[in-house]
Amino acid sequence: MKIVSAEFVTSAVNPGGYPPGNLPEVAFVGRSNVGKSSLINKLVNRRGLARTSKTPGRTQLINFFTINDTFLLVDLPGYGFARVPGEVKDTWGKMIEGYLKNREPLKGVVLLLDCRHTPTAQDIQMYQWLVHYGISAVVVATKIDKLSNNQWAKQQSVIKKTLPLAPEHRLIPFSAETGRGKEDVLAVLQEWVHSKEA
Ligand SMILES: Nc1nc2c(ncn2[C@@H]2O[C@H](COP(=O)(O)OP(=O)(O)O)[C@@H](O)[C@H]2O)c(=O)[nH]1
Ligand SMILES: [Mg+2]
Repeated sequence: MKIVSAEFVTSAVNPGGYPPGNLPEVAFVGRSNVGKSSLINKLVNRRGLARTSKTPGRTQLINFFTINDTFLLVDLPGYGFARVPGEVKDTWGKMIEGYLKNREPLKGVVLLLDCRHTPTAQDIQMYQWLVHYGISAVVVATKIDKLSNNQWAKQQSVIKKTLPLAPEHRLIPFSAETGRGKEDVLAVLQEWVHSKEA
């Protein structure tokens, strides 16, 4: 799949603010600072499309982008930022749940994990939640340029055991720096949105 156009559509906090839903959607979720904005920008070849930041936890809205006029890429707000107060975390939970549980055009979710870290309780919770609701999912291990092949071989089994990763779900190593894994992620998106020209 080749992404030839990517346009910001809207930001929303609740279903009233979502776009009409006449196109399939794929959503991206993960801890703040996991590299979600960097991955999205790399996939669409647009450096500034999703804002990358050195200050975690700043994107607290659901952002919708149209890709190739054929599907929507949905950037969900990051979780697990320690300095976010309880009330905001609850708002976050409702926001994410409200989207994932009830969004009819949703075709699949890309869950991002930092390849160097053991998945956190929230990572596990998010993954198990996707499994529970039978939402199509793929797990992407970000920042893979930070690990040697040997380190990744070990870390890969830690991630698989910790989630634990279901046999139907793939774990794709990815680097926004080198572009490794980009084609693999795009192939998954194409499968989900069933679009030849996408
Ligand atoms: N080495 C390396 N750094 C990355 C990669 N992806 C993201 N980063 C860095 O990780 C930090 C957080 O990235 P960002 O995309 O803003 O994360 P987000 O909060 O999940 O959207 C930034 O400093 C990025 O430059 C990657 O693939 N490799
Ligand atoms: Mg971001």
